Amino acid sequence: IDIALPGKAYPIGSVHILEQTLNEIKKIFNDIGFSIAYGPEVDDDYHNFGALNFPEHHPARDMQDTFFIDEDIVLRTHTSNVQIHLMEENDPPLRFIVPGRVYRNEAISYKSYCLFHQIEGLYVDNNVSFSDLKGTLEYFAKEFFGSNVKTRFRPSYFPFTEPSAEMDISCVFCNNNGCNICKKTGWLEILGCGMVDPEVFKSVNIDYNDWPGYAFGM
Ligand code: 2NM
Repeated sequence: IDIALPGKAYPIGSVHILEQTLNEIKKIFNDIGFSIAYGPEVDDDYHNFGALNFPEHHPARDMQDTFFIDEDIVLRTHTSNVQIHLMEENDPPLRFIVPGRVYRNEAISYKSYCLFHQIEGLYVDNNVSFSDLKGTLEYFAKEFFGSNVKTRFRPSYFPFTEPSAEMDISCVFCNNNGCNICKKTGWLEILGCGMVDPEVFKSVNIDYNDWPGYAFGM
């Protein structure tokens, strides 16, 4: 033993768990051709709501209690505002995921906060169908949670997609048997998704007959 040698350096700290998770998800989608895009956390009402087919006084607008900077400027309530910017600035085909912080005025508890992290995806190309959406999201679920995970889709509603669905995975804590975390259902909801509503494409001058698209958010 040479006691004069310097000791082994042990790095202090590690990558934050949210950043680790983000990196893992980014890699899964990047490997199947999704680019990664970012955009503003403070945006106008049009990019957060209007262009996404939320009418002026639609109840969905107070479903998400929004932080207003002034009458026309909000803290984004989802990263969909970025998809609008992307579709305004680029012609299809488009294949992006958009990670980022979003803000909603929630009652703060151990499981909800006024800031949370979201990842949304958008794929616009010729002949994109709901089966492409299902295939991609099932692939993602198996890569991220393990190949034994089961998935199911339930019909749902979002102003910006039609049809819309929510995807559940078999509960990773009890293997689909029912426990306190999945409220005895055996399933965990992980995301919402659907085919981009023609009204959204109208806002950004994309002809959905030539360029259909799917989107998802988690
Ligand atoms: C979700 C669920 C379903 C979504 C839609 C769009 C856009 F801009 F393309 F219309 N971006 N993200 C979307 C669709 C988000 O989150 C639960």
